[in-house]
Amino acid sequence: MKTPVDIAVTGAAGQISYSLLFHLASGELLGLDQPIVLRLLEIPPAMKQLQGVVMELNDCAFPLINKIIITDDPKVAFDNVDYAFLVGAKPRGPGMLRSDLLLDNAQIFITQGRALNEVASRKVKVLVTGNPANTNALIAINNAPDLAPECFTAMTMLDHKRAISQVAEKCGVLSRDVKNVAIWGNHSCTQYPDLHHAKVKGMDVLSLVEHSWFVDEFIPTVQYRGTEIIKVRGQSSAASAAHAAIEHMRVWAFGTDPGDWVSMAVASDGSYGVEEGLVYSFPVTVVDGQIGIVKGLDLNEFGLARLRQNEVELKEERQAIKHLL
Ligand code: NAX
Repeated sequence: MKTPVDIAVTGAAGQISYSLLFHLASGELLGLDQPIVLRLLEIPPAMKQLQGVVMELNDCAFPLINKIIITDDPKVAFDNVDYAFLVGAKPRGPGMLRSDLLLDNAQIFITQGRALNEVASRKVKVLVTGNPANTNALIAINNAPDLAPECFTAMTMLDHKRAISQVAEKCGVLSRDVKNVAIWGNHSCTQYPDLHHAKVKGMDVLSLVEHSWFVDEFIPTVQYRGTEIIKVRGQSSAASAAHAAIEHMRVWAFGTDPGDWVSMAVASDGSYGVEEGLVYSFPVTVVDGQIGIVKGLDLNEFGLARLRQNEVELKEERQAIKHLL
């Protein structure tokens, strides 16, 4: 058996983690020959619920689990971890302003960024899922000066998968036939789901669908899918978010398929005119664990306007927490 790999999950008693942990424990991320240590972080009021989740994990007798550690101390949770799923965040309560949400979550990601900086593996792969994901990742980067910004990403993989699924349904093909969709910008309703480079069995998607479908149906469906799930299911996306989180990390660890890309929010290197340092979703490829923004894609005026709109929104989010950076 290989040496165990340490994986941290925050918000471990929450609903996304209730799916994520069982997928991780069954070897879906790193394979059936890779033992793992799960390091689960929660806040004290959720500790009892977390104990219940651990009882269930134990009841599965997963052969790949070497140890499960539960804690409310980020330094214990992140000790020497290679992978960190930052799922835990404070939800927006009734009457709460977006600016209050940003501030409350900023405190969480300041603390966790500092703890990662102190104790995580220097090659840690961090995925921020907790919202507002892009800005939370920016805060973590700013509080982890000894870790490369490349260690941090935020999740737009669920949006990416939603886009693939919408195209597959519209074109009457399988999801695996759809390639090169892209999510640009913020993981918010402002995001730009883009089909200008997308292909179905080698054909341009935009030559197969009406332009009005792309603009009036596809884009808002992907942008507001999370809201729609809440309306229909009564709770926010959980299993699909957990699946997307595993997929994001799996691609980061093992690479993108030849000829295809995925969407990840990463610190901008200035590509497409997006201010350097902003955590922004781009189409990316991954080779040998290195994430690279796909360069040189043509963007028309429609697309560029949406990219700028996302940049403005992310700068506003950054402005709201700037005094904490
Ligand atoms: P839940 O409210 O079910 O779970 C969140 C958990 O985080 C709770 O158990 C809470 O006690 C814990 N928590 C709060 N503060 C913490 C801290 N400082 N340290 C450790 N744990 C802490 O939410 P869930 O449905 O699991 O969603 C988690 C986050 O994912 C939310 O912010 C949600 O908005 C976000 N999402 C992001 C998505 C994305 O694509 N980026 C999609 C799904 C989801 O909406």
